[in-house]
This record gives sequence, structure tokens and C-alpha cells, in this order.
Amino acid sequence: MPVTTLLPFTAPPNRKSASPTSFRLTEKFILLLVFSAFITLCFGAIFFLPDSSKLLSGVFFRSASVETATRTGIDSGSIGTGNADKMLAKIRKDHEDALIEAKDTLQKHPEDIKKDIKNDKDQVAQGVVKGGKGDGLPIIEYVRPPGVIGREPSDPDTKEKRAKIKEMMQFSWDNYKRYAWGFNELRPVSKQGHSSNLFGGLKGATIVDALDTLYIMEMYDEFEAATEWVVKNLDFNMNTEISVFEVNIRFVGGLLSAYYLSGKEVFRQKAVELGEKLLPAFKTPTGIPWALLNMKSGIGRNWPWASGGSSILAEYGTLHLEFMHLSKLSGNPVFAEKVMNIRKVLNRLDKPSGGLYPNYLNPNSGQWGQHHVSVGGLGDSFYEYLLKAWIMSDKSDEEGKKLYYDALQAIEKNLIRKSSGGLTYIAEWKGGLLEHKMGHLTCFAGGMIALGADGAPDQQTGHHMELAAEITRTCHESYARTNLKLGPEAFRFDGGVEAIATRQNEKYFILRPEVIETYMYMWRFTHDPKYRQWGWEAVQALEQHCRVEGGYSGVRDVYASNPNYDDVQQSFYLAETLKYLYLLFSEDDHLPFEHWVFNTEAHPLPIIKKDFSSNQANEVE
Ligand code: DMJ
Repeated sequence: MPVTTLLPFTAPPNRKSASPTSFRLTEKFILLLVFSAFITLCFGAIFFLPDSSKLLSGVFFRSASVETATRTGIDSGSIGTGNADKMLAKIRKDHEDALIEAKDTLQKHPEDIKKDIKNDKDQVAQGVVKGGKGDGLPIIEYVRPPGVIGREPSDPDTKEKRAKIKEMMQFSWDNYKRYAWGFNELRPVSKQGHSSNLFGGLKGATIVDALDTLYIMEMYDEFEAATEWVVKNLDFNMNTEISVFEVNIRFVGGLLSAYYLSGKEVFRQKAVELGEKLLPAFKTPTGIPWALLNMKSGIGRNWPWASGGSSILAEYGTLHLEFMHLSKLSGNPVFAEKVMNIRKVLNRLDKPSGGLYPNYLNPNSGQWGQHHVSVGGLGDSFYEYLLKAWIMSDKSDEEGKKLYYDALQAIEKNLIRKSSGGLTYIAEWKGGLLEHKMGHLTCFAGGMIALGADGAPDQQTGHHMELAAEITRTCHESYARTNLKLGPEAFRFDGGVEAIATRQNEKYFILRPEVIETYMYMWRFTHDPKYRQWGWEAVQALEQHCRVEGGYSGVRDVYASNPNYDDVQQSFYLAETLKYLYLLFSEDDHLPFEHWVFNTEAHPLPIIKKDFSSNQANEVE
């Protein structure tokens, strides 16, 4: 810093030995003059030259170039050629600008200067202006969308059940906070932190995933603690490999919802910052993103197990909602362009059996991998996002709408079957052969089909609602036919069984939300009390078999007479399972469907209204 560099001039070694009396008065006066001229010069340099410390270290105390070149944005290779003039001109201009700014500042009243400094600090802390990490974000007028805060249910029984679910959230959160604060997830039996490799070195998945649930349950102290953790600790600048899909749905989705619910700038800034970190995943010949990405190097790859180096349908197809909002909140169209390009690639491809989407697609060749089709794992949320893209666009994304209803038609024709016992299920398709198995994950489809029923073409609304109700009943049966009254990971309709898991490795329950999610949608659309009743059965089973001293745990076998714990409290338990349960026992105007769409991790995102003036968060010109 300048202080140390000035020392040799203020007290040069050869003057240490000189006695003050050895100078005559005129010499003293001349020395004083020289000294004060020098001090004035130094003050000038400190106050009027911009970034003088960097300039000093970059230009004077280093060999000419590299740092200066990066600072000015000029390619270092060009220094020493004619571009040196440009560089000098830029430095001169920077200095002139700084001088003008300094003069303006000097003319201000000291109180105004103090206020300016405070304003700048606040804005930087919130990531609104340059200098913060949300560099260059447009200033946005935040308008809270309707239905953020719910009313107490009027019916006392419902009110009590809703309060119980809030208590479950409190218990999950308190234990996470006590034993695993800052870790991705909690191990509720061994009472310690847990981190899966889906998030690489990223931290705090439960905190970010739970933010919006805390908010809608009015747990504001907990929300503030979570916000503080985000401000102080949520860091994306790390050399680590993450799952693009998981980080998008949980972290980007969680941050976006937290922003829309609370209006806190830090969430917008962090969401955009993270979105930018994910962009290198799209650097493939087709623009179909890699599944895995190193956040520092930007190098991507696919899961080693995925057919011939393919990307996965449910992963690259589940970015659309978040990326459209990232473009809206950042003013940068790049996010929307990336996800619209995915559609373009898919539109060019022939679909097997007149409209099915295989789970595997090679991002280099743009060709399908194995012809496996599923509405459960590897496929599921791709279909969900087609429908929700249309709804979230205030029903203006006609392409999304057509893709969804066409896909559903192909699914109905090829995959949906009825068992001899009368249970409707969605099978999996492997190169033309049906596997009569339905995953817990597939159970979200009841809710999805109900959500889309209203817009179904050819007067199919009633038919879609019936289909949704039948699938919901099947999923409920998968719970009812177990000992613990919790659903297995997958259940089969062959070998003489219906809605029962036959393989040991399909008997586990990891606190997944899909069945409860579907109950919530069915309740909202029908108000048939059985959906609340089924939801309450699930609450009782969770309390009886998953609640342990240190939180909630998954179980290894739902057919066993006693639970054998897997010792993980998944972050989606707080983000989805408990949120959907709470909404199931809330009034319909809490996060109403006319204004909100849930991402696949249950993070509510506002519908982007066609009428811009009534939009949720308007950019200020
Ligand atoms: C969640 O992370 C999301 O719902 C995702 O779409 C599927 N799997 C889990 C919950 O089961």
C-alpha cells in the first residue's frame, strides 16, 4: 500500500544520522517546501486517481503488463503493439472520470456524503448495484404476488391438522439446525450432517430447499436465520462437480421462490449468480446440457451409467421454469435462449411410437440413446415442465401446450394400462416392451394430469380428471397395501400382484412427496374429502414410523413390521412433502393456482402475466 511505499521518502535512511541542528534556517525552509509539495502530490494520487493501489502494484511494481491488461479488458498479447495507446487512453479516461466524481463529492455537504456512503453500502450488500456480486442486475420494483400468506382454515379439525403439520416442520428444522446446520442434509438417527454427491461441495441444501416452506408456514424467525446463512455462507465459487438438475431444482428454484415470497434482493442476486454458474453446462454441440458440471472449470460430462454418454430427459427437460425466471430477473435473455434451444433440438427428432420421448439423448450427436420411456425416474418432470411452461407463461406458450398434450396422448396409448383388479397404472416402455411397474416418482402424474385437465383439447377435460383420479387411487393403494402404510419406491402389476413391490431393492421409502403432491392437487380441484383423509393417513404413518429422536428418517422396507431406518432426512421432505401436506390442509387461496406454479421441487414461482402492468416484479426503466 502507498503508506509503505512512501516511507523511504518521508524518512530516508541517510537522514536518520543527520542532526536537525546541522541544517540552516533557509535549508530547513526549502526542505519543508519540498516535503509539503511531496505530501500534496501523494494526497492527490490517493484521492484523485482511481484504483491507485492496483495501478501502483500493477504498473509500477510489476513487469509492465498482465494485471493492467486484465483490468482494462485489453488482451495482454496486444500490449506493446499499437494497442498500448488505447490502453493509455483508457487509463486517462478512467482518471478523468474519477476526478470529476471527486470534484462533485467535494462540493457536497458532509451529511449528504455520509448518506451516499451508507446507501452505496446497503445496495452493494443487497447485490443491487455494481460492486456487489449481482453486478449489473437491473433494478426491479418488487410487487408481492397474491396468496403468499394463508388464512387459518375455518373448520377446527382442518385447523388442528394444519397446525400439526407445522409442528412436523418445526421438528425437522430444529433437528437439522441442531445437528447438521450448514450441511446439505441431516442424519436423524446418528444426529449428524449428511452430504450426497449430487451437490458436490455445495452446502446448505436443506436451508435453501426449506426457505419457502418456512415462509409460507409463517416461521419467520427460522426464515431469518436461514436468510442470514445464505447471505454469509452460500458460496458458489468452488472447484466442485455438481448435478445441474439437482442444483437447479433445489438451489435455483429455492432461491427464486424465496425472492418472490419475501422480496429480499439477496435471493434474486444469488439465484442469478448460480444460474450463470450453470451456463457452461450448455456448451455441447447441440446445446443439450451435460448432467454434471464442474463449477470452477465449467467442464461438463454425463453420468457414466447413462446409455452411450447420453443426457437424461428429466434432467435437461427440467430447467425451463427456473431459467425463464432467471431471464426475467436478470434482464439477460441467455437463460431463456438455452432452454428454448432444448425444445428446438427435440422438435427435430422423430419420436418412437408416434410421440414418445426416450429417456436418453446424446448431446454430441443429437440422437436418442436407448429407447427407454418412463413417466417416473429419468422422464417424469420433463412432461411436468411442458405443461407448467404453458401455465407459467399465462397460457401464451402454445408450443409448450401442444408438446404436453401430444406427449400425454402418446403416454396414454402406449403406457397407461388397467390391472385385472381395476387399478390404472403407468407402465415403463423398453424398446417396445412394457414393464408393468410404476415408481413412487410416477405418482406425481395424478396431480399433473389434473392440473392440465382444464386445458385438454377435444373436450377431454372430464376424461383427464377421471384418469388423474384413477392414478391417485392406485398410488394410495400402493401405500395401503404395506405394513407401514407408506409407499414403496416401485410397485408392480405382474406375477399375480397389484400395486405391491416384489423386489427387495424397491421396498424402501425415502420421505418422497409425489403421492401427497397428487392428493393436494386432487383436493384443490375436487374438494373430495378422501384426499385429505388419505393425506392424514400419510401424516400418521410418518409420525409413527419415520419420526425419530433427531428428525425424520426414510425406511428400508415398508412391508416390514418395524421400521429399519436409512438415517437420512432428505431436503425434499422439508421442501415438498411437508409443504404439500400443509397446503392440502390450507385454504385454496394460499398460493392459488391462478398466480403460482410449483417447480418440480415444490418451489412456487409466479405466473408471468401477459399483461405486463400487473406483473409480479417489474423492471424499472
Ligand atoms: C425431488 O427432488 C423432485 O420432486 C424431483 O422431481 C424428483 N425427486 C425428488 C423427490 O422425490
